[in-house]
Amino acid sequence: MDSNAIIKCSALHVKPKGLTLQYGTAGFRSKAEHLDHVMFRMGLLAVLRSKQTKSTIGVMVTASHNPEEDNGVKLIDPLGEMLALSWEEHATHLANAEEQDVLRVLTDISEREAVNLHHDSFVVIGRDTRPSSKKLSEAVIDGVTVLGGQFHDYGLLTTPQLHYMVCCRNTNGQYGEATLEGYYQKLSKAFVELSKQVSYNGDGHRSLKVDCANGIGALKLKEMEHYFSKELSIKLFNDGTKGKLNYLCGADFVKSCQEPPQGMDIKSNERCCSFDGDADRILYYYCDTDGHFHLIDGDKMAALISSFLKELLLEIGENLNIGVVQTAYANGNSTRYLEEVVKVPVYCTKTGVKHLHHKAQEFDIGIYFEANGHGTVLFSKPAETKIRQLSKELRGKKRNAAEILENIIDLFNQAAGDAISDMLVIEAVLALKGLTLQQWDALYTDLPNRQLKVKVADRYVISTTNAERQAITPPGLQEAIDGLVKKYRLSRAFVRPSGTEDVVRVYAEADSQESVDSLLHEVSSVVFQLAGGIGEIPQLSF
Ligand code: NG1
Ligand code: ZN
Repeated sequence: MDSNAIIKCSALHVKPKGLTLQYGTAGFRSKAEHLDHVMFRMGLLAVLRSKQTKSTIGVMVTASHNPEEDNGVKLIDPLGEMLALSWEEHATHLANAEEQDVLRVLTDISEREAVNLHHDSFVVIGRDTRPSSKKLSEAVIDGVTVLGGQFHDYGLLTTPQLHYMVCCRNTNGQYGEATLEGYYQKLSKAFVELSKQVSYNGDGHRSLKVDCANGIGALKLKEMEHYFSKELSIKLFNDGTKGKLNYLCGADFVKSCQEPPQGMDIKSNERCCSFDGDADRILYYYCDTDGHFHLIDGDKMAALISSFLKELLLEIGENLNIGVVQTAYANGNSTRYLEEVVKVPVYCTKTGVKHLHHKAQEFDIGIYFEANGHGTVLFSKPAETKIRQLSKELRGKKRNAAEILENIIDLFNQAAGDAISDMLVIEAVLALKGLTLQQWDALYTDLPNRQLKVKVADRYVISTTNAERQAITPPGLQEAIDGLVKKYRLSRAFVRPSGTEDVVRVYAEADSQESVDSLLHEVSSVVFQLAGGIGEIPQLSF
């Protein structure tokens, strides 16, 4: 470690005095102009993590669904998964160290984690389309190089594409080739194979409108679409040529406002979907003949995919252990449907894919989706080997089912939730089952639900337990929520500090939209009073 060089270089990426940030649900997020030092320091940290794990580490510069003026950064661990929890703490320490302490904190981390500083290191970097992302990714590279790390800058990538690259590199190409071409070929080959197994019943060529949130998803879909255009034609909207990133469009807007994105003309019953700003989330929707908007969210993706996978397993006669993982934001009726109709065990974890992903790894087939459209399906190594073996051994319909499963394994991004990959899976499953969006939507009816953001002086005065479904502090808050929830039918409400924005999120569901809105308003007022609300008391503004 060349201490002088680090000190000198760090001074070029100076931390605004007094600024503290926390490695949250998906890394650091803040206004882009506050992040230069964080990027440089995450470059340093990625080198240490790479040396320690003797693997390639990823650094993604993105703030996903946040507004365009924000940015963020997260580290990707060796198998393409999120950074280990203990290293999140190191990340927070390093990001918040005052200038004169940077070297000491860095040395401290490397001693505590027994990092062999003589070991080689390799870091791969990707970024989204935000105007600030290029410069910030250069700060990451400064951090990597000053610690003597080697790197490859992939430039513009979706977040899940970088997860894929990390996974490929650390499995010596077993998972796939660590290039964009490799990613496109792996996914489209599996999709085309699945499409060959569809017996068409007059449905003809399939088409889909995609709202790209004015983000990276548009660029990458344009590069990819010719690989599968015979099987599926996609029409891109909000492709970044006119509008602003995530503004009045994209998966987060569609989910939170429960309305179609702007910039996309939707005719009745047309098949539509939205990506978020870094293309790791996807939601489907359509407008019926009366002009009513119908959202098909991550919970319904989990429902469709779980029942499809269960049918295939039944066909091949394999009793693999399936688990579905959700968060507290999952619609109550989706949980009921999964447990009572699909008959799969359902688990609830804290918000944020790192928690869901971790839990899903416990099963032969772990299906995880957040309601907001973030998710994937993980297959354990033994399950994958078994399925690949059966697709060679079995005959007839059983063999077909095993081959479908094999292609589904290749089509799902095993490293992270991925809008492009999930879109192709959903398209394949709907075509194979001969389902329209309306039929998919009719699997169950969502309980009316809504969320609200409450601004408070310090959102961390709220602490939670039981997978974030109950508040422990401030005193009296949970009791007050319990009292309010009791007033309504089929009702549920909970509050938690956001890990990506400086707000407290309030969620409510109940038997009618009227009840939801009134419960949401009451709970938000209690949060405002007991948790130090600032500004105006939050109002429903839809
Ligand atoms: P926070 O801000 O911690 O609620 C949001 C989403 C998460 C996850 C992360 C990462 C909701 C309620 N929360 O987290 O599900 O996707 O962003 O992007 O949608
Ligand atoms: Zn995202």
